[in-house]
Amino acid sequence: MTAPLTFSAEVANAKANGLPIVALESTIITHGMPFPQNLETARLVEKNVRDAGAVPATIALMDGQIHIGLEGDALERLAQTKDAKKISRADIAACLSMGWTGATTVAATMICAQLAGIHVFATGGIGGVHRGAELDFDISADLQELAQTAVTVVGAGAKAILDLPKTLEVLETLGVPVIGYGTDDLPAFWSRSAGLPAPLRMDTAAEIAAAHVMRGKLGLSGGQLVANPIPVADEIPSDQINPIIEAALADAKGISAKEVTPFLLRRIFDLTEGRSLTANISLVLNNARLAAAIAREIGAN
Ligand code: PSU
Repeated sequence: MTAPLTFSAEVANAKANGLPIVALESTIITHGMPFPQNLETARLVEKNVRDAGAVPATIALMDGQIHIGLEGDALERLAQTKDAKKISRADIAACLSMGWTGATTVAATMICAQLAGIHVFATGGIGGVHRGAELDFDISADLQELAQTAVTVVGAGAKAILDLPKTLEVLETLGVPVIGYGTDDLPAFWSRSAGLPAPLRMDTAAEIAAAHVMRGKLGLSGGQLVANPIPVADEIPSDQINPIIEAALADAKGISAKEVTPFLLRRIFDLTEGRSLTANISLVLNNARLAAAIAREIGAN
């Protein structure tokens, strides 16, 4: 029994020749950014991975297949699909068996990357423990996935809309290494610091790659979360973004489950008059470059 994987020619060639590959998710395209910036960003992310010496593999579910690398106009079609489903571990099999078009979250992209033999994945920011989770239990499936699937995920920390101290606690309980890249502070997506210490610190892609390889030697399940701070020029300092997040959260009353994160990202875009999107694009590109460097180092090990 084999998984229904369809590789783009570029990714198939990379696999055949042992070239470094970086997995990229698609929920950020369908649910994280408006059109046409979503499409422009997806293309730029792929370009940044290539320029940094690795091969991009954007992952999405279409026609009953897990697409590893989107060819031709597939990326453009996905970016304009209004009703793509947001797919996590719980929905991935149903989406494929029903033939729906599905955008993969961090959790689902990790599953697909592992099936495809890809070790490194770049995103914007992972999901986590939502504020008020002690009442509504809203905790992203991304955290459990990091605990069980051996992919190194590069993000700009967890999104600041979340309860970051609780997110860190859950990651620690689940045994997920959280590595600040070149920083002692946990980055908070739009800002470089959440005001919390990063549990681990590494300063080079080679160190992160060596830790990934060591986890494999130890037979540890689960991945690593690399928290890469947004470039200084594009950050929105926490004293500016926090009141906006509070306002967006107040507007989100009545929104639940999978809708929460996309709603908050859209609301924060409106309240910052687009500045949050500029920051989001910048941090994703930054993560793509670091992921490519890590993938190259893993290949060299
Ligand atoms: N990074 C971004 N924008 C996004 C996401 C990541 O810059 O929209 C997506 C990822 O797919 C992640 C999801 O898995 O947000 C988290 O959703 P939730 O909180 O519902 O688990």
